[in-house]
Amino acid sequence: MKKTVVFIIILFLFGQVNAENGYRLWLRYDLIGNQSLLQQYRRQLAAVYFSQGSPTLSVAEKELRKGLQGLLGISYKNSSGADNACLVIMKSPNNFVNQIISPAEAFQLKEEGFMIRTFRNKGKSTILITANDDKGILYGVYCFLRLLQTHQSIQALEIKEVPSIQLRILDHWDNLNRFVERGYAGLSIWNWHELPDYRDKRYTDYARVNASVGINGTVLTNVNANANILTPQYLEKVKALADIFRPYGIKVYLTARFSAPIEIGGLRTADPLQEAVRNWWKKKADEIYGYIPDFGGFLVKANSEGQPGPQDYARTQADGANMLADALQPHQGIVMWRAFVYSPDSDDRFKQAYEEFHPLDGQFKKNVLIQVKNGPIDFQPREPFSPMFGAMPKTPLMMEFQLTQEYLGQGTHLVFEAPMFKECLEADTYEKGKGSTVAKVIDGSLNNFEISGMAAVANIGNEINWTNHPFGQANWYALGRLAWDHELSASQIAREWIRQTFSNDPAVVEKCTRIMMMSHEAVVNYMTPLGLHHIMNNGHHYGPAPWAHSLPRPDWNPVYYHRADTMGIGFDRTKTGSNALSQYAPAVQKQFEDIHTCNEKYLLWFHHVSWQHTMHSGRTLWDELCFKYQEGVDSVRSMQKIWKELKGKVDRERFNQVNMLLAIQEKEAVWWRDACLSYFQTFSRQPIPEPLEKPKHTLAYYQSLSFPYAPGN
Ligand code: BDP
Repeated sequence: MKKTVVFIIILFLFGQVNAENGYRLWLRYDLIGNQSLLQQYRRQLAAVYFSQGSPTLSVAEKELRKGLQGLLGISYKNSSGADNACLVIMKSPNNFVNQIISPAEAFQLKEEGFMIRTFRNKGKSTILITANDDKGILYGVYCFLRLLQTHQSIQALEIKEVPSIQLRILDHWDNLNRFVERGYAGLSIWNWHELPDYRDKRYTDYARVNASVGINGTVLTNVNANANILTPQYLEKVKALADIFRPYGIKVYLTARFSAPIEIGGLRTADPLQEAVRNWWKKKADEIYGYIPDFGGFLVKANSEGQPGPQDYARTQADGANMLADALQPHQGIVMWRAFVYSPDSDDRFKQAYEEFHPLDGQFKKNVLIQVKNGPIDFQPREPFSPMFGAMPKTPLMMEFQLTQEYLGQGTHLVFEAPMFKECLEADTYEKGKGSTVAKVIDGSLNNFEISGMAAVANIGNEINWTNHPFGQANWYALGRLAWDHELSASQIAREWIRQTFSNDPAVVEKCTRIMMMSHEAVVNYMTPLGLHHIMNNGHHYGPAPWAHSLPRPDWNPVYYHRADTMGIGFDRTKTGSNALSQYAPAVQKQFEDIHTCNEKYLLWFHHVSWQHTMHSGRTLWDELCFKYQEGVDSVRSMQKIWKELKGKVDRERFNQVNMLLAIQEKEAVWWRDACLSYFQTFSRQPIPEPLEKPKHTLAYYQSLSFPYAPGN
């Protein structure tokens, strides 16, 4: 009996030690197991000097303490002076720092940049973390902790980092009732009902993890906006969050509902050229800054999917954006005006953003950025870059990516998005000749803009691990890292993240990297290979429904996008079709316009292709489509197999979680393949080639499936 009790207690304790619910994300700071490395780090970090003086510096020091306490098991005492320390954290300029870095070097760090340098002080090796501002110090500290977490040598450090993009932002599509639009990780983490008095510890942890990857802004509310957020009752709550985030260098932004002057202001109109409306926004801005002196500004979705906007008053998007820009300008606030617009009467939704915004280039106020989704349609598994990126030389454009996986398997599929983000960032717009990449457009360097931004729709909710899928965390991480340095490679980001999130064990790093790096191509293949797009089920976008055609607007229905018929499949966007291609620079058009030379990844984005068309593989289009769908399924099976090899190498809790989620992913990949091929087969009228797997059910069965309660909708 006694023995059993002891055994149970041991089991319980063991379980506790191993328990990893994912809450800590990539800031786990567990004691380093490698003894020689641990001793080495301890020796090198025996005495720390952290110069103080602001709330940001004090949270930075707190984080360093927490990190060293966890990773090295030491709690350091601040050494009496910089001269006696082995790690010195100090802002520039300063007599001590000036001996180690030159004014020119300090100048290069600009705002938010930092430097970590090993130097010799009185014969002993010392590390300096320095920056021109508090935020730079904070980022330097997180970078340093990352070195320790990923087991890098800290013996001869020479690191100089400056962010490539200024505004690095998470967009929350969170409603005031805590429902998250396209959210698959529970409710909103903003508990509006309890704010401002109840300040959940999660808010601070949210700020910490964002700061750790350089994210410096958060839009708290949904782009499908609710004017109530701008009332005093809610502004007090927003203020509470802003106060928590401020020391971490994070500004808050809100979505502005264009009709707010009517809804909460008692005006009859929201016409941006009416004096009363303009004054209302001015006063509103003043009021907001009364609560939040460093308020970031507004994000606006106008005249899109039923949202109100300037066009309701026969004004342009520029009129609307500029009115808000004028209201924010005295406070240095900015407007992020979205280009996600499309109307039912266009012949091709692809062309809409460009058609509306291109003529307005040069008409926006200086504090306006146009926020453009990476692709022309809507966060599909693969899209060509939006033609907007090469077409607005006089307007700063910012990127909008989506972390939440609306069209990428939602909360259950493992899809590492960094390769997809990189594909877009590295695409060449040829705006100013070869080398005019999307990255250079959005970082402001191509057209010399002072402001630049990258935002992504958050995938965070109140699930204990924040993102539901443990690997969803990697996408959040990737956004921060890429906005900070868009030249990092996807696999480098993956490796960093794995080391901090799971383990530094080379087998874990190698296998997880393989899984992550194959995951994006996998989802493209089992959902929308060869350039298919938007064939998800209507409304909730969960699962395949290429047959769907019931929504009132043609461009909401999958049949609009694939255009399958007995001749072939795909959307002709060349001169013989909608000619959307003409929105790109000639060199880009050239890449896509010829059906024989167009990269097959994008083929059906631009061409209606005969089922008999010979592909580069030598197969017909139909056969190739079948093989691609199978390849997608096979990739998921490989991912499962590789993950299983990690049993015992990652904690049990997350091992099991990922295992179960990969099983769902495999099942759904098969479903996607079989549903899509069964349907497209009614047009191609050809068999699925041997030796490929055949659908287990009839097309009618797949069409009968319905998911009225699919999440996020
Ligand atoms: C689509 C989503 C919709 C968003 C919209 C947007 O389905 O929920 O409101 O984008 O970006 O992807 O405004």
